[in-house]
Amino acid sequence: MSLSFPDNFIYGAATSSFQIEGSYLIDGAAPSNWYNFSVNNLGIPSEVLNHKGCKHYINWKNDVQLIHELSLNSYRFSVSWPRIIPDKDQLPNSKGLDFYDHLVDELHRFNISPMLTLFHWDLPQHLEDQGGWANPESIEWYLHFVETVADRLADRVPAWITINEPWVFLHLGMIKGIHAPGYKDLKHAASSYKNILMAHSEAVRILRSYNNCSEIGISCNISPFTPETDSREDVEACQRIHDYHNKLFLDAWHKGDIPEIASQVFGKHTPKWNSEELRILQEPIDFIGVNYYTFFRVRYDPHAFLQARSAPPRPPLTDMKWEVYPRGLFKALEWIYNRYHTEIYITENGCAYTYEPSNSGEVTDNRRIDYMYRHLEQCSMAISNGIPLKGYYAWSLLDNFEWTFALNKRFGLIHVDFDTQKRTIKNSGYFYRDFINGKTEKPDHVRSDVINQYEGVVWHDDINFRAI
Ligand code: GCO
Repeated sequence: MSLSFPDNFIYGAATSSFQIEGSYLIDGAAPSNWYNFSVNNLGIPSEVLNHKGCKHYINWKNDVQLIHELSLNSYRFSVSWPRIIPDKDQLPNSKGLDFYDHLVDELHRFNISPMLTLFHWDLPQHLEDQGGWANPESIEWYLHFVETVADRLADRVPAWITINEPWVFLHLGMIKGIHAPGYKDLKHAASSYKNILMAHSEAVRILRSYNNCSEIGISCNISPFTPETDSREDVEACQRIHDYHNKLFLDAWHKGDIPEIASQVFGKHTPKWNSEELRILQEPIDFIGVNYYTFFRVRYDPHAFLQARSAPPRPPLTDMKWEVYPRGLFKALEWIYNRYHTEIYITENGCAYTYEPSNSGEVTDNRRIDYMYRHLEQCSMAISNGIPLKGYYAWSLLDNFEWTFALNKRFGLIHVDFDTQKRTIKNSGYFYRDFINGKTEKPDHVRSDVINQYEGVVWHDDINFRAI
């Protein structure tokens, strides 16, 4: 059986500035918090950051050509804030703006519609030094950046994402300390939580004033969670994690009300809000971008944050040790739509598997094809169930810099030799191209039964989600 999608369905791939660009300090750009964190906390040499990896800042034309070869009708990328506004004087850097200007024009030349993410985690370091998102002035800093980018690009970019995965950079960056800026500071995180919420809503209002910004949304990582056992402790632990992970931001924006879980997390640091702020929060958006990779089983642990932790994942696993569970994508879409009633894009979905090119230059990444097909299948089911899913962006276009894992996890549809920058379209890239062009039947090696042929394990049937 083949899958069917609406004619105007968007097929894209996604990247982000710090993960692909390289050359972070040239043409007037300043270091970002991720640049400094990578060098100082992760011990990644600046030489690797600037001159290995994808070097998209240099190779961008070739990369657009590859997007075209894959038949994608859209491309999601992010703009590097420290390239655009590098200094304390807050003046725009014209070379930084030119880079994205040329990129957008080149995309249009191939009829590829740009989807632009304004903030995908790379904050200018000089702003981080002034307290970053915890400083109430961060809202103004961000809006100035938003306006600067929109002034230059709004006439040619129809789809805008204000912020990518606020929960991730808040939780991993400011509570767990394992992402930039590397704090374990609830007070800092609590102030940031409020400022990020406000910054998004104010940015939506500003973007609305540009006629061509027809679609404005937010990207959030959404995971279904399920308790590991039926015990009351596990079920309640699961509910807390679900509320924290999935609702912390979206409920606040949707309802103009701060969810109860915020005070459990931030305790005495929980920010205060006045009625005007709560009203501003509810600025309507056009879509929610769902970033979906995996799901989690949760168990009670009295010593853990929120007295909950994730139970060990079960195979099949990707190289990230993330459990492959395509049905979870459907569950996430269904939950988002039932709760927030917006249109939806999948703004990221993908898997890390390492496959190197063979002598003949072929990259036979069959497990990625398997992963993609099974997730696209869930998209098709979601659409036939009436969920307004408008498009799918694979993560990622290119193998790239995977945050704390640096260059050691490969998510791309295109293989990148990080020393030479040679690009090779993987078989998954060709599969996706053919799928977009109408070849939507199940590939031969994606078996129709429930046995995963690569790892010999049984696919999970529909897990009974208690919390989502
Ligand atoms: C994120 C980011 C991406 C990651 C991807 C794989 O969602 O964490 O948007 O930058 O690379 O999710 O981890």
